[in-house]
Order: sequence, then C-alpha cells, then structure tokens
Amino acid sequence: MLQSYHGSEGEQHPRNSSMGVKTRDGWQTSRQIAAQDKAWKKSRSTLMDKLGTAADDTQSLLTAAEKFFKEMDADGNGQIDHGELKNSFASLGLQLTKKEVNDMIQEADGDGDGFIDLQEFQALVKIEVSRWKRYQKTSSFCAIA
Ligand SMILES: [Ca+2]
Ligand SMILES: [Ca+2]
Repeated sequence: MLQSYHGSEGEQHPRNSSMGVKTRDGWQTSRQIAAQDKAWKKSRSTLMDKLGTAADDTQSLLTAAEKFFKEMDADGNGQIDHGELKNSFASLGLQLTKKEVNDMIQEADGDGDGFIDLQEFQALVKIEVSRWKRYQKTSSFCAIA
C-alpha cells in the first residue's frame, strides 16, 4: 500500500513528485529533501576532498579523520563544538548555516553532549564515506536515507 503526502501549502508541484519521503524528522516534501540533498552534497564533497584517497582504506581513513579532527579542534580540548565545525568548513571554502552545523553535530554526537569527540567523528566519517560511495553510484540521497 502506497502512502502519498500532499504538501500543507495545498499547491501542486508538477515538476516534482508530490510524494513525500519518511525521514527521522517526519514526512517531508520532495522540495525539502532536495534542499537537504544539496546541503548534504556540498558538505560531504568538501569532506571527501579533504579525506582524499584515504577513503579507500579503513585504517588510512581513520588516520586522515584523526588529522582532520585535530585541525578542527582549534582549542585542543578533544571536542569539536559548533563554532569549530563551522570555522573549519569555512576555512575549506564552505559556508554552512547554523542549522546545517547543528544537523551535522546532532548526527555525529553519539553520547548527546553537544560536542563531537574523536571516536564520534571517526564513526561519522566511516558512515559518510560509505554513504558517499553509494551516493555516487545512485546519484540520489533519497534512495539511501
Ligand atoms: Ca574544541
Ligand atoms: Ca559527543
């Protein structure tokens, strides 16, 4: 049984499917997903550029992630906070919105203390790399959400 979702604006988007997608944030329209997809793509492509070819091998990936983590951790306290994450992406030429930074922290923050530690970051990088590889195959974030 297919479930369809009709946007609360009550308008039709002929070029986009009006089907919604169920995410952990609830039902979202294809337009919202497309915006998320774009933000996801730009932040991850920067991350993947940064990790480079290390992404092909788990051990060098973790080493690259640790190096990147230490660069991001400007005050050296072993935790990445909101400002450090935003600044490090900004230094790579990527301006993230407050929400995008919050989303990334939320996604990575395994213990929920509001900061990303090295283990959490390495776990995130492993997930992101496998997502990125699948993304490049399917060209669709929706398909792998
Ligand atoms: Ca820090
Ligand atoms: Ca944490």
